[in-house]
Amino acid sequence: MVRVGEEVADALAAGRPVVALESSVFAQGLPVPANREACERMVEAIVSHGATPAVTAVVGGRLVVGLADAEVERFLRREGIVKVGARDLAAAATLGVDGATTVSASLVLAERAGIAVFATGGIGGVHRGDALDESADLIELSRVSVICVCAGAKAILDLRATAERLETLSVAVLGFRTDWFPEFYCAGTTIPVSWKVGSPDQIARVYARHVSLGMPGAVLVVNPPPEAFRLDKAVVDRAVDAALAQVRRAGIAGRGVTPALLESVERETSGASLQTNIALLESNAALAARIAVALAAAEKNR
Ligand code: PSU
Ligand code: MN
Repeated sequence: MVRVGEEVADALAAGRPVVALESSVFAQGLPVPANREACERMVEAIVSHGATPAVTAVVGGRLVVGLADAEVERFLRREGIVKVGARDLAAAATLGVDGATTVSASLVLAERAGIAVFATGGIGGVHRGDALDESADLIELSRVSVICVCAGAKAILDLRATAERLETLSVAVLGFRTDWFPEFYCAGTTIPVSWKVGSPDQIARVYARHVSLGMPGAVLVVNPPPEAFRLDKAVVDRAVDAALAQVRRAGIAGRGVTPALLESVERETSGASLQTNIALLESNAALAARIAVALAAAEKNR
């Protein structure tokens, strides 16, 4: 059903730590060549912490967890790659397309492959405005029992509404050394997180309890962006407002909205948001690897 890459399969069979990654952030979320830098830095962060990375995607109709290097190259070129959410997986597989998986689709593939830890930049969420545009990431987080490490939800969203939806959907949210839901490019909002955790080991233990209780959803770990790369909130707010206006004027809808907004914010911040995005992707991948290492160690000791 799902093709698991050789290195990933070996690691899983031996009980070694694995971290799953999405591919939509590389094929749709980030421009060339920043997408390559992001991918390489995430992979390096995971490997240097002693875990195996597993990029997920639909490759010519095959559902893959753990892309081969040549396949990653194809996705970094960004040509002819469709954006695939969880609901698109079956159709994309049947119709034989190349598809880059979003958080929702990647969570499903990771879980089916037996991977417990996933890292991304920012999850999708409730969009601003009154179009009732809400990412499928949220509902999938309520159904898939995986640890999802992120810097909160993307700043282009309505973060308060997103946090409320996470509560309604009963998704566990843990702040990594923070009491506040991060604002992606900035440090923190005034939206509180119920639980602050201090170490990867503590996160691994919460997850083990979560699983033993039979809880169906994800444990969402929110990790503020690295301090040196945090942007000024006023600058981000102005850029997001301008981006929202541009996307509305261009009449973009559906799955095109998020990539278009991210691109607009990059332009508005003269690329600063791009550097922050790459830095937080790397930082999230490193934290995810440390959690995967803690989980694997706990498994061995049982
Ligand atoms: N975070 C980023 N860049 C991205 C995304 C998240 O920093 O490109 C992608 C993820 O794949 C996420 C998707 O799942 O955007 C959400 O899209 P939508 O709002 O259409 O569900
Ligand atoms: Mn949408």
